[in-house]
Amino acid sequence: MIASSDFQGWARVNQARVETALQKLLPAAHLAPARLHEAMRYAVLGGGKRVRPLLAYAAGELTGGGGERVSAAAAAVELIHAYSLVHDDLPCMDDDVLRRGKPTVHVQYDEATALLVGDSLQSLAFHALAQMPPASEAPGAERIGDRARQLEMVELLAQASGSRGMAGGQAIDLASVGKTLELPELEFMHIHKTGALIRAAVLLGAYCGENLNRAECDTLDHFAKNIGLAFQVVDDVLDAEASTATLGKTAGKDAQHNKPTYVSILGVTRAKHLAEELHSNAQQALRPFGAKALRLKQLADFVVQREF
Ligand code: GRG
Repeated sequence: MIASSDFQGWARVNQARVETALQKLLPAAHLAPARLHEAMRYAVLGGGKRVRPLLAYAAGELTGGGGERVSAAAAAVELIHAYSLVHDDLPCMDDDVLRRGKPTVHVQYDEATALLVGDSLQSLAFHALAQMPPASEAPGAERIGDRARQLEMVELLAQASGSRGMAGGQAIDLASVGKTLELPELEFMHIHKTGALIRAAVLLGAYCGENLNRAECDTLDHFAKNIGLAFQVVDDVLDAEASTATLGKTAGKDAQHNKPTYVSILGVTRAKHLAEELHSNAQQALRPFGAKALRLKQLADFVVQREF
């Protein structure tokens, strides 16, 4: 039995790895345009749970992918996530003043800067994937294989973050305010808004190692989809139950904005049961991978047990 402190140690090491990768990718705050670069660093560095990068590292461990390639993938996903938070907090969207325990980017800087921060972080995410180091230093065929894989990764992240993924989910979310949604409609929204990027984190991490066969890919995908949805169900419960101080963002906003959520549709108790069911599906999907999936298993536990 692995002690939970072991997971915490692993998480700390990998949070530090992605922080270093992000530090290197983000332009220095003194470079022109300095205000934009400073705001980009403010939005990204030193905050957040880094769940998506951790999923990428854990999936990388599953397929034997380590080193700087998986850090590039982890950073790329986190940059997309950070961009989405900056834009989501804008007055034209969720209009929030607190994120990761500090003033949101448009409050700390201004709206136009926040818009440009999000745009620039999105571009930087694809830059991170495009400049990913090769898996081996060997010239020739292996490098060509790396490049083909990299293109697949760019395609995957583009799909996950665009109108058929996260941005599309956000559009549905904005259109749903004040409406009553059926459970399948809510699920469709969250598979896109939250689930798509979490799925991308897992798959991009896995792509940094050895190829999985078709059945293994499908199984990992099943894990990723279930844990992505579980993440959102738990997020809805926390929004209803946790405090602003614990969350580092304004609690209770879903009800305040009359948004359909798992809590508004199912109630807290059934929403918690649903999170458990999705968690169990995710854990089952990992079984064929055995000990190689240890970190993904622990992350799945963290996603449903988290308190912030
Ligand atoms: C603006 C294109 C665009 C999309 C925004 C992700 C998103 C879509 C909005 C964020 C609002 C929200 C609360 C979504 C629910 C799930 C979620 C993504 C929570 C925040 O992620 P955490 O908990 O945040 O991983 P940290 O700060 O820990 O990284």
